[in-house]
Amino acid sequence: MHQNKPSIPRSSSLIHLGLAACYLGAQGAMAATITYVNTEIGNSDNGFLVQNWSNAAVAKNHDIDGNNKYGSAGYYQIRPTPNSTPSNVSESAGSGNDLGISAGSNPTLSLAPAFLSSMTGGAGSYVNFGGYPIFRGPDGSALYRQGGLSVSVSNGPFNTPSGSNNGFFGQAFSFTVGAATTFRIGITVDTAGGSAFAPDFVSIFSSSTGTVFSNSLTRDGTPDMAIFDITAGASETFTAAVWQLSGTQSVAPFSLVTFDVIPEPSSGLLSLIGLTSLGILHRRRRNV
Ligand SMILES: [Ca+2]
Repeated sequence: MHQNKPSIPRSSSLIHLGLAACYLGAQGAMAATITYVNTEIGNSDNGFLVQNWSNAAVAKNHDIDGNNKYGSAGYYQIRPTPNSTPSNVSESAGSGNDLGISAGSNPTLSLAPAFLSSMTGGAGSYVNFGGYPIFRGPDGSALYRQGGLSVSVSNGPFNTPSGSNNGFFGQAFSFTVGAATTFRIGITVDTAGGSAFAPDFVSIFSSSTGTVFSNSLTRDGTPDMAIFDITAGASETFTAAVWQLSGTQSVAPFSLVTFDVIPEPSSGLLSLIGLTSLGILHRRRRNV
């Protein structure tokens, strides 16, 4: 680059074009970011706050948009049945399924996030049986016995945060972002009424970030919502997985996926960033 520099015509318009190309290039090449935030645990000490995901009256630890609910931008509550008349669900689901939205009975309750272009489930079985926990419905009030999509935890062994080649995963669901967005996603697991069908970790993978794990979860039949923040460009695809440690792996359902948009910086902060950028441009022009 430097060796070629003297031969490049130094007209102002070409320099502008070059700077514009640099900026566009930087934006086009921007890789996704995935950050594990924390895990909400739904127990009696905190008012069963995972089960009360949609109920603003129960305090949340990681509400990002100020309304004290999860799922404000979208949600998939998989195959719940009315708590007043609970019924069992046991139905196989092929890879690329719609998470049970079109099921003929006890369908998944959903609001598709506007910024997603697709959301599909991994191969497994829809399940809802006696002993599964009671969750609020999307209205924050109605009570349901919560179902899930149970996937086989059979891929591995691979490394986990707790050791080398000591874990297996099952692909839970995948989604593609249609419009660049920064959002918080909550993935609820350990809702099968016992320890055997809970994961040790939840992860999210993208081709530009690799696999990002949650902290170690407690497999005890108490629901866990693993929360991640994602910055995604348009057309980027993400895959969530559930993990179990070698020797304990079986199947693991996930039961609720929530999306909340992370508010953008205030206009004052944006103006400051804009002015700083102009300053950088101005200095560059003087230096050329
Ligand atoms: Ca748990």
